[in-house]
Amino acid sequence: MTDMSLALDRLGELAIEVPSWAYGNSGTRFKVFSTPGTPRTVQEKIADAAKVHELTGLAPAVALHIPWDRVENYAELKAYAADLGVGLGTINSNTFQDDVYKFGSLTSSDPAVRQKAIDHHFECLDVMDQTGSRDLKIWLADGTNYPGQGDMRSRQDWLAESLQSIYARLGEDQRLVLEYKFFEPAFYHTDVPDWGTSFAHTLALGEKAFVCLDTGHHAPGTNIEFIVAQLLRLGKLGSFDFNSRFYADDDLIVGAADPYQLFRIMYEVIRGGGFGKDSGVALMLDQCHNLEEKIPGQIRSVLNVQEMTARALLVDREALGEAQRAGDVLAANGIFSDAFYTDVRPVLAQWRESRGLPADPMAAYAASGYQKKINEDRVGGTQAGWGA
Ligand code: PSV
Ligand code: MN
Repeated sequence: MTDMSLALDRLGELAIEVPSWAYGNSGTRFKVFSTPGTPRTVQEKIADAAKVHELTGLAPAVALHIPWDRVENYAELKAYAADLGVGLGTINSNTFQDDVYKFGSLTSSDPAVRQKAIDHHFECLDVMDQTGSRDLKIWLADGTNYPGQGDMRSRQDWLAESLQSIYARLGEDQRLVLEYKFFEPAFYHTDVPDWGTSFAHTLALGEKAFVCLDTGHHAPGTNIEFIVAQLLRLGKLGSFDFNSRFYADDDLIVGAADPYQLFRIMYEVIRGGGFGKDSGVALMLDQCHNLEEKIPGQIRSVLNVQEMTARALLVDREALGEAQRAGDVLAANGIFSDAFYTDVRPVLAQWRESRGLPADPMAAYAASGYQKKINEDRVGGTQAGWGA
């Protein structure tokens, strides 16, 4: 196995972007439960995210969602976040909660609706100019429910045109990442259902357009790490939305449902040059905490990514390559699994302490009194949520 200290050296490069919406209330179409202490404003969401970073050292940026996080002055918001020790990250657009988008947004057959959706992305780019964010993330709810309902082919052409208008407005250092999802809310066809469709569009757009891979957006049994390897090979993997799924787009805590899958994904990220500050791959969470407490839910999430990254860094790639070339199936699989089965938790606790962080961030949060304080302070107003 790779020497533990070498693996830990690289672990310092791990940075995970947390989503502002993880701190608000969320739920299913059956019920959204509210919880005490839930933020009422984007500032309170950022304060909670900053707590996660303070205790883990892993989450230096917060992704925002427009219009959920709309404010008058984004430069001020950036300064507020900086004071708390975090930056503002990816800007997520939203063309799925307006009546006008009922039959599509960037893919609508109505040019006026397409233009409205394009204009919304221009607003997001204006926000990015002020926050200094690099990435504009586009996820579309567009699709149809019945065969014959829409002209799938024309919708692809309209999508390409709409994306082109948005892409043309990107600043020098800005990027567009296009997320795919195989179903929901549309059930018959989705306009960006898979990595291939996202790849085709981002390839046509140019070198500032990339694919966003949400780990929850695949059919059961999909080999996600293969997609990671392929997109890195093609230079088109821009970002991850990490979460876990059992059935659909469950948005559960990353690494909770299948830690081995997260390990395999992180292995391919490292193997393919997608790990580290300058890799161009943003590691984001896209999660909702419907039942559990949100801040510890986020702490657990970033720790899960850290743990599986540490294990993936332990894979002895040289020995693995030799076994692969020798056709030694069991040896190769053994080398791979040895790293996965290594319990890195005690070493990570020491590693955190050596960097002035709490050995056990979950326990440190529980002991911090922060939850009690926000439960008491955040009374009145309207709790944030995405309003399912
Ligand atoms: C909906 O599936 C979704 O979870 C997408 O993954 C987006 O990234 C996210 O919402 C926020 O818009
Ligand atoms: Mn997502």
